[in-house]
Amino acid sequence: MQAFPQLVFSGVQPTGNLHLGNYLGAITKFVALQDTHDCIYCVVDLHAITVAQKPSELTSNIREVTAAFIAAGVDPTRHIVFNQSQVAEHAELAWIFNCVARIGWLNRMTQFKEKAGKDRENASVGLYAYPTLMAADILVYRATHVPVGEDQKQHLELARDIAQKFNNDFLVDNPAYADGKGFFPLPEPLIQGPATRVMSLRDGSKKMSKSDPSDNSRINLADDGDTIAQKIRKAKTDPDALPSALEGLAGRPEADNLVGIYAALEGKTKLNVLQQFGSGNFSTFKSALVDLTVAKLAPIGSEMRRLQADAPYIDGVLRDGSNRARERAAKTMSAVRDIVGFVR
Ligand code: AQP
Repeated sequence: MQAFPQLVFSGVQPTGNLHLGNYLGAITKFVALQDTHDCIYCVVDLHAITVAQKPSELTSNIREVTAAFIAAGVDPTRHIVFNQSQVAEHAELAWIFNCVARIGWLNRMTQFKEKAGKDRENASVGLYAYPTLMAADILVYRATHVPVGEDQKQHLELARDIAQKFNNDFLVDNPAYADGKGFFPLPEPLIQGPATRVMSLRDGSKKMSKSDPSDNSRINLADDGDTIAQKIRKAKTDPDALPSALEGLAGRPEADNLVGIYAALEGKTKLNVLQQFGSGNFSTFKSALVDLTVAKLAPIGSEMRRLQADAPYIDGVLRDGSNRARERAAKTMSAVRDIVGFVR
C-alpha cells in the first residue's frame, strides 16, 4: 500500500480572545511543522458561526487570528493561510460526510454536549454537525497530519472513521482503487508536549477557553506585559512548595498547569522545570514564569496589533491563500463527485 504524501492541515476559530492554550496547543506546532512539511492553516469562520456572532466582530476576529498566525511565525508565502468560508468545497464535502457519518457517532461527541449545555434543543444544527465539517476541512486537502490540542482528539478520531467509511462505502467496486489504498488518508492527530491541554488560571479542572466569562482565567495573545504579569501573579495555586519530582504534581492541577506552561514556553520537559524550581517557594517560580511569558508573548501581541492595523495586507494574505487552497480543494472534489456517482 502506497503512503499518501504528508500534508499538515489545522484550523483556529475566529471567536475572539485567542489565548495561551490556542498558542501552545496549536499555533506553536503550526510554526514548528513548517520546516518539514507542506502546511495549510485555516481560519475556520464557518465553524465560528455555529454559535451566534456579531458580523463586525467576526470580521475583526478573522483578521485577529490571521495576524496571530503570522506574528507567531507562520509564513503565508511558503505555506497556505486562508479563511474557510472562501473555499466552498469545504461545505460541499461536509454535506457528503453528513451522509457518511452516523447519528450515533455524533451523539457521542463531548464538545457538542459541553457547548450546547442544558439547552440542547436550542443549539444550532451546525453546532451538532461541527465534526463533519472539521473532517471535510482536513480531508478536502487529503491531509495526513493535524496539529491540535487534546480537546480535539475525539473529533480527529471521528474524521478517521468518516474517511474509512467513505473509502469502504464508495470504493469497493471501483477498479481505479483496487490497490486498497483508499481515496482519503486516515489523518493522524499531532498532540504532543507538556501543554496539550492548558487549564484555566482560576480553576485547574477547567480548560483555558475563549468563552470563559472570567478574563483572568486566560492569558490572551493580545494582553500587554503588565496584564500578563498580573494574571499570572493572581493565578490560583495551593500553599505547598513545588515538588522536585513529577509524582509530586499529582492531585495539584494548578501547579501542574503552571509547570506545563513554563515547560512548553521554554521548550523543556516538566521534569526539567521541577529540577530547576523544585522545593523552592511558589512565588519565585511565578516570578520566573511572568518573565518568560512576557518575553515570549509580548512581542507577538505587539506584532499582532501592528498587522491588525493593516487590514488590506491581512485581507490580501487571506485572498491569496484562498485562491491557492481552492485550486487544491477543487481537484479533490472533482474526484469525489465522480467517486460518489454524480453526473457532470
Ligand atoms: N486550553 C487549551 N489547551 C491547549 N490547546 C487548546 N486549544 C484550545 N484550547 C486549548 C487548541 O487550539 C486550537 C484552536 O481551537 P479553536 O479555537 O478552534 O476551538 P476551541 O478548542 O473550542 O477553543 P476554545 O478556546 O476552547 O474556545 P471556546 O471557549 O469557544 O470553546 C485547537 O487545536 C484546540 O485544540
